[in-house]
Amino acid sequence: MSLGRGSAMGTAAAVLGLGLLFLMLSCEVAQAATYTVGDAGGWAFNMVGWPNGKSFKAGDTLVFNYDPKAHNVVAVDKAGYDSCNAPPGSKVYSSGQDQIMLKKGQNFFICSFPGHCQAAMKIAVAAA
Ligand SMILES: [Cu+2]
Repeated sequence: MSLGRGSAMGTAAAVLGLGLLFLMLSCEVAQAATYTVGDAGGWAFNMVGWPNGKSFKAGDTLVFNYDPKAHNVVAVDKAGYDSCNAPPGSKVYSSGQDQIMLKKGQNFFICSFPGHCQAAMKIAVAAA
């Protein structure tokens, strides 16, 4: 009889443990957030201040919505960001609905259409 109760308690503990595991896993998933750059207005001019006041994490996704005939998104390094020149071999996104996952550290994006980056169509996003 005591054996039966012991095994029932073991099962209950296992169920509880599984429940906790699922809870932890779902928290991990919930922590990865998706941000629409520029919110409703999308990826546009004067975007440079958009990341201010937000806290990004590695694994979060940025969504860039824009007209691909008018803009693009280029992942650049700090020098490219500061100078508004995309280094050769930079990854260019041009679907108009690009989803880009943030890596840990600084992530820099510009629009490489002439004059757009100079018109503050650029963002620097720090992901923790
Ligand atoms: Cu542009």
